Amino acid sequence: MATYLKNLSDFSGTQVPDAVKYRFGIVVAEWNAEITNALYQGAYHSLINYGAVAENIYTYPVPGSFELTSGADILLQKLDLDAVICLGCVIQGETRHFDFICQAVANGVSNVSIKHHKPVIFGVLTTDNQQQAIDRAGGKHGNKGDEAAVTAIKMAHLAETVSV
Ligand code: RBF
Repeated sequence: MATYLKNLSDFSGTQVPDAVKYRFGIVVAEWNAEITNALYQGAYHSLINYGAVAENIYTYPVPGSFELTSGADILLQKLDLDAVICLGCVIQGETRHFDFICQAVANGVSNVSIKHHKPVIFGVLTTDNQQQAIDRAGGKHGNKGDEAAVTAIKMAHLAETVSV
């Protein structure tokens, strides 16, 4: 199937570990709320579908994608979590803010993960326009929130199972 038509949220061919014993944080940016809420719905329901317990999912909003890093940092400091999912949507505009925000959140998510030795998942759409974002938040390209949730489960499982 051509990549441009592929629904990347189809996990039927992959093995996803049982999420029942893991505790998850979800940080959701309020900018482009229609999109980020759709990402959140996808992520939350995927965690539940793969066995996570609702009481073990801690969701907090942050103003924009730039704040996802500090949001994840705060959650990892204050809650005993196995993974944090960061959800945001940055849409290309006329200014260079797009590049600054995308770069900052990508680096920030990576750094906070290494700092806490915990998986922090980059579930941020960086698109040219609103339609591309809609297509990836429950549209024809699936829901990147689902994919972020599955990544969080797989990484929590990896952290639990790797030993010397
Ligand atoms: N936050 C987003 O999550 N997505 C955006 O598309 C977005 N665009 C922005 C454009 C401008 C010009 C500015 C100043 C901020 C934007 N933000 C966006 C908010 C940003 O992530 C952050 O919340 C603020 O810059 C405050 O630190």
